[in-house]
Amino acid sequence: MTNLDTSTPGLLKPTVTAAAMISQATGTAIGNFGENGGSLSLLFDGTTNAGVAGSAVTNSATSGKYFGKTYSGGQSVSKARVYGRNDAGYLNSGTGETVTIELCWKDGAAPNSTASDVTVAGSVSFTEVDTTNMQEITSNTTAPHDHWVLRFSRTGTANAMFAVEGEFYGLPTTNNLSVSSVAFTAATEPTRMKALFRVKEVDTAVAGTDYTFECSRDGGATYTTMALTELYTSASPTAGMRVVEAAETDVSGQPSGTSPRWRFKTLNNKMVELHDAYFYWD
Ligand SMILES: [Ca+2]
Ligand SMILES: [Ca+2]
Repeated sequence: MTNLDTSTPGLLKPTVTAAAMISQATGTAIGNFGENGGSLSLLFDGTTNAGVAGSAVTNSATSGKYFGKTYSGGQSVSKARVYGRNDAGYLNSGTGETVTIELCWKDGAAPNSTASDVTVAGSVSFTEVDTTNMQEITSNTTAPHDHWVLRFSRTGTANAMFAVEGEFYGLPTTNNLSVSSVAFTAATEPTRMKALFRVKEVDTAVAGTDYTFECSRDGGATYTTMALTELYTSASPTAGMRVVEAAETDVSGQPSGTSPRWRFKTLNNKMVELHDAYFYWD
């Protein structure tokens, strides 16, 4: 077994490696934080716990303040984290206001001076408290974009806003799964094998290209790849369940054995769930 996730009862699927933070050294900092104290570079220096000396400050405003990164060649972002001052949060003048931080992207030219020309990919709203108050914002897109920014607004009167650090995260990675059945016991040495199985293609996938099914008669020492045909995809009772036939496969050339076994693999980092398998031999 390689990269097998059995955490959901009734199915086998590949494990997923969590999204990693994009290095703070990658890309170029942009935005208007730092215009009233501190600097943009403080927002990407790896220090998330700091007071005024480690923060970037905006001019007085209720909206249109932002900071982020330009990623030459584009970058996919699955989520962002932002950290406020450990002694004053995100807002000058007290607590209790509602703060909204939006995760936004733009392609081509950099955002304008108030980031009014960006596309919002996610947002978070919260009540201001005078602590670091880390906020995480999930993106609604996996596509790469040239600029990613965090845009701030507040419900109270215009005043300065603070931030200590921003972090952007890449995409999680689906690993490639390999899982085999137990070795069954055949009464006589099999010469041919056949299978029928059901998968859910969470990512768009092609049978035989993005996942394979193999058979063995010698207990898994030797496998033969089976030709797959996607018979149909059900709309009900479980939408998107695909029934796949593994064609009759000649195993007479495999080393002698009476221990039939199948193996299922996913390729190309595609999320495909195996829900059940019917395996025949004679
Ligand atoms: Ca920092
Ligand atoms: Ca505050």
